[in-house]
Order: sequence, then structure tokens, then C-alpha cells
Amino acid sequence: MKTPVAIIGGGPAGLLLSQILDQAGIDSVVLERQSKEYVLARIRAGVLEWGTVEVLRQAGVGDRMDREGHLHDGTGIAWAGERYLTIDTKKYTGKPMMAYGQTAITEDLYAAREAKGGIVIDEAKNVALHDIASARPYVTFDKNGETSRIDCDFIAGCDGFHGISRQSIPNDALRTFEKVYPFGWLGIMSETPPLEDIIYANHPRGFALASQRNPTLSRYYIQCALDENLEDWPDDRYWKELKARFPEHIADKIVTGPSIEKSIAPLRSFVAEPMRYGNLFLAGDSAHIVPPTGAKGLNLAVSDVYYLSRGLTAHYNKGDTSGLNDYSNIALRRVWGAERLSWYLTSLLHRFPDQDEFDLRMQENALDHLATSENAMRNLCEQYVGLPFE
Ligand code: RFL
Ligand code: PHB
Repeated sequence: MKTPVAIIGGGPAGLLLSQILDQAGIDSVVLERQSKEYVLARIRAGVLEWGTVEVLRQAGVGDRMDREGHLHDGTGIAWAGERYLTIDTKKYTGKPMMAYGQTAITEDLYAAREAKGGIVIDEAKNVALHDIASARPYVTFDKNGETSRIDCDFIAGCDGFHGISRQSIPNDALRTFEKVYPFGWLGIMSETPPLEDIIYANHPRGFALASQRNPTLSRYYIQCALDENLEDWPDDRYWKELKARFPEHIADKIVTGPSIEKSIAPLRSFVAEPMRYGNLFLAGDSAHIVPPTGAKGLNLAVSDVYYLSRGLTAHYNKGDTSGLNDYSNIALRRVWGAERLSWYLTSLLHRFPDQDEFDLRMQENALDHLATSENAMRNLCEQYVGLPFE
């Protein structure tokens, strides 16, 4: 097989890249390790920046999002008993946030690729990248007991944090930065009406988050120990713990019901620089991870793909390689901005095992400053809503 761009990974980054390239008349092949059913059952992100909303619309996958997504002017933070503040992105930046699940985005992208006859090969095992530093890279993979080869001009590594693309870059060509947090998030999905707003809580029992997917589907998270077992968290215990972490008037509004999914996610900050090696370009979680507290991971995957598709389009349609040459630098500027916000919100809202009274006062004072200073809030909103695309 031969294609201009071989895309490793059929998550949001890989599918969106193939969709945008197709709009520009550039063919690609997506290789996904898992089955389509598995990919579509994964539950992850839920909050989109306005820039992401616009990129999805331009890519022709915005219709269902515009029908079913929920626009938010403000996101709440509850702390110290009854204190409450609103991250009012609409007021300070003119832009709302959109609640629309990654699962739905992935469905929309799969449908769009299928409608256009795009090639997405799922259950592609043992994907291997070859000659990535050369002008003739290629990819091999196994499917149904047969090994196939795809020759290409470029490889897009969109295969997430545990993927093979980043691992294919020689160690001495990559610099990595990492921070692992001493806790995780225990999340549940339930078919119950969510709270009107997305609300983060800083509480002595640990962080909690009330989020949503649609009017009848709620998503909640609580901070948990890294060695926590899901079997120890029957629904009753979960709801009790969740409610204990919100002020009473908010907890009273939480509608409980059977969970339809329960999982633990570790929290990590990670960046690999540069996001290019030879003719391999990394995009999304393959190059960087943020703790989910800022809701930035999927949004970064979308901005990476926006920059990368722009570079590839200029290369193929105008012979201009400057966008590809600048890709890593431009993408990393946004990545580091989101890393800083996600690290800051994680530090602000969680209880750390070694935190002392001084640290707690620092958290409280920072929250108080946000609640009482328009400048502080404007600054947070500017980052939470997402830096503009360059
Ligand atoms: P993905 O989604 O991990 O997709 C990578 C795909 O590559 C496949 N793959 C391979 N394919 C072929 N060969 C291999 N060797 C392969 N290895 C892996 C995988 O099967 C997969 O299909 O990465 P991508 O596309 O870069 O997308 C990134 C986002 O998924 C991620 O950043 C977000 O989910 C992060 N995130 C959030 N982001 C937001 O912007 N807003 C949020 O509200 C938000 N909430 C979250 C989150 C992540 C969470 N978890 C589970 C860590 C909440 C949580 C709890
Ligand atoms: C979610 O809805 O899954 C969600 C919302 C906000 C975050 C992280 C995850 O910061």
C-alpha cells in the first residue's frame, strides 16, 4: 500500500487529522490497534474549548455537537464549606465552553471518515515504524495473520501516551519532562440528570468534580489513592463520598443512580520535545499528557492536529514546508501553556499526602484571590478557555 500520510492511532487526534487532510484533498491511512467497538466505548474527556468547537465545525463534524452539546458560560469551584466562585469564561473572554463527550466526538469522526470512504484499519497489530529519518519512511502491521506494509511521505504519531510512535524515536533525540501526582481520579458515568454547571470541589476529604455528557448522562470524579480497588467502591459508597465533598446545597441536587462505568485514571504531566523526528510528527497524547483538572488533553490533541494539518496542506498544495518545520515549536507553546494551567489547577484543588497547614492556607488564599480579584479571574479565564491558535 502507498499513501501520503500514514496515521498511527484512531483516537480523536488520528481521526481528526485524516478528516481535515481529506478536506484538503490529501489521502491518508489510519492504523488503530484496537477494534472500532473498543475505541467507541472509551469514556474520557467532556469539556471543549471554543477553538476546538470551531475546528470540529470546520472539519465538518460539528452538527451533532451543535445540537447536543451544552454551552457553559461558567464553571464552578466550591471550597472551604460554603465558598463558591465561577470561572466565567464568557464574561472575561467572550467565549463559552462546550460540554460534549469525547466518545461522541469519536463516533462523529468515525462516521465522517466512513461517509467519505476514508481508510481506517482497526485491529492493526504490531504496528512498526521504519526509516522515519529518511525521505521514504514506511509502516508495517499485522492483521488477520498477514503482515502488510504502507509506504508514505510522512507518519503522524497519534497513538496516545502508550503508543509506539514516540518510542520509535531514538532516546538521544527526545527530551522528556514528567511529573507524576500521588493520587488518581475515580470516575463514574450514570444515567441520571447532571447538575446544571460543571463544578470542581476542593474539600478536606479530597477533590471532587461534577460533570456531564448530556441532559440524562452525568460524569463524576473523586480524588482517590493510586492503589484504590474498584471492587471497594460499590455505587452506594461512591455517591456518599462524592456528596460529602460538595457543600450541602450542591450535594442535595446530585441525582444518584446505578453507575454504567467506573474507572480509575492516574494523574500525570508529561511533555516530549521536539514533537518531530525526521518525517515522524507526534500529535496529541503521544507527545504530552496533562492531568485532567484543566480539561485540556483533548483540546491540545485538536490544536496539534490543526497545526499539523496546516503544515501538511501547505506542503502538498503549495510546496511550502515552513509549517511543517515550525510545527513542533508552535504546538509546544500551546502545550506548555496548558501544562502550566493543568498543573496549577491540580495543585490548587487536590489534597496532597504531604500537605501541611501552610500549604492549605496557600490554596485557600489563592482561591480567595480568584473570588475577589477581577484581574486574577480574568487571567484564569484566559487560560481555562484556551490560548488562541497562532
Ligand atoms: P488517544 O485518545 O489515547 O488515542 C490514541 C489511539 O491510538 C491507539 N494506539 C495504537 N494504534 C496503533 N498501534 C499502536 N501501537 C497503538 N497504541 C495506541 C489507541 O488504541 C487509541 O485509539 O489519544 P489522542 O487521540 O491523542 O487523544 C487524546 C485524548 O484522548 C486525551 O487527551 C483526553 O481524553 C484527556 N482528557 C480530557 N481532555 C480534555 O480536553 N477535556 C477533558 O474534559 C478531559 N477529561 C481526559 C479527561 C482524560 C481522562 N483520562 C481517562 C486520562 C478525563 C479523564 C478521566
Ligand atoms: C469530564 O467531563 O470528563 C471532565 C470535565 C472537566 C475536567 C475533566 C474531565 O477538568
